[in-house]
Amino acid sequence: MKKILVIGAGGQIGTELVLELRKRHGVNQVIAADVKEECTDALKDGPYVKMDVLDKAYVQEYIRTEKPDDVYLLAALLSATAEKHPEFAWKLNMEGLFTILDLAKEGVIKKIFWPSSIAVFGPTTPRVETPQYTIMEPTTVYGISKLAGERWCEYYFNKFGVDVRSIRYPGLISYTSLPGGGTTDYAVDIFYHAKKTGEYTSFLNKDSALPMMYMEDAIRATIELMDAPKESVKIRSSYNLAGISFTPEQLALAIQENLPTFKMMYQPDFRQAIADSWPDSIDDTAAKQDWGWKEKYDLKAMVETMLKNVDPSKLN
Ligand code: AKB
Repeated sequence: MKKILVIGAGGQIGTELVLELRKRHGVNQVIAADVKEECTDALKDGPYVKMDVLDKAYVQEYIRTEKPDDVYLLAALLSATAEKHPEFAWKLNMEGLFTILDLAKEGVIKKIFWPSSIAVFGPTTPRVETPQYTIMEPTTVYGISKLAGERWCEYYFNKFGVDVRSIRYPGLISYTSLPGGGTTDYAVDIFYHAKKTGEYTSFLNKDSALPMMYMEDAIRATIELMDAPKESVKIRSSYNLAGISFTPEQLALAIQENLPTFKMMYQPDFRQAIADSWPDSIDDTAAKQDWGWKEKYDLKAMVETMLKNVDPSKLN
């Protein structure tokens, strides 16, 4: 039976990914790892290890002993937080990746998943239906670290045959675990505020279109990519993935269809500049062609699911 290690399991993607992998492979086959002392409540039914991805000696020893087949390396600082702590963001986002790539090169790990982001694109990239191969001049620390990581993933595949797979995630929308430190976080926060107070002040302008995706689609895409036959995975840097593109104003209108009294205000902050450097929408033809990707959730379905499920008491 396959053994899987998810590093960064306490985060927005990690929590839902571990839950889904445990459904498919069995609870004890999927080890959740995170820097937090305590395992997040949702994952307490299965194995947990406290792991700081920057503690290279520990990570190496743990993985050489446990020998997981697949490792999902999700620990990272997102765009907004990375701008506040650039040196730490670079260190965290790069060093952990090298540790895992090198273990795979040694043959200890069979397959790696590493998340990239739409942040790899920059202001000189074509904004609409951004192609898989295009100009990439990111202007954020996070985007620079993701682009560098993509190049290293491809390098380790070409030079050493490391089976590494990656997706350029858009903003991810979910209700199980809150996101933290991203520019797209407004599209999650808004639902908590809509249910708690009936209003929300967006930190992005009303017409800032960004690529987004409902978490269930993102988790399915991640697992489908990891399950795809090796020969089908033709891109070893990272795959473009599109879901739903919308502006804060369009999201507010979609919420008002369910909660007519909902009120939206706009007060852009430093995150506006980050959003302005990213694409409006993404062309994911390569993912569709290579491993059969197809999104399920549109804006209406995503909004209805979020409004039904967010628990506003989670908001401090
Ligand atoms: C962020 O906003 O930083 C992330 C991302 C798009 O990678 N959600």
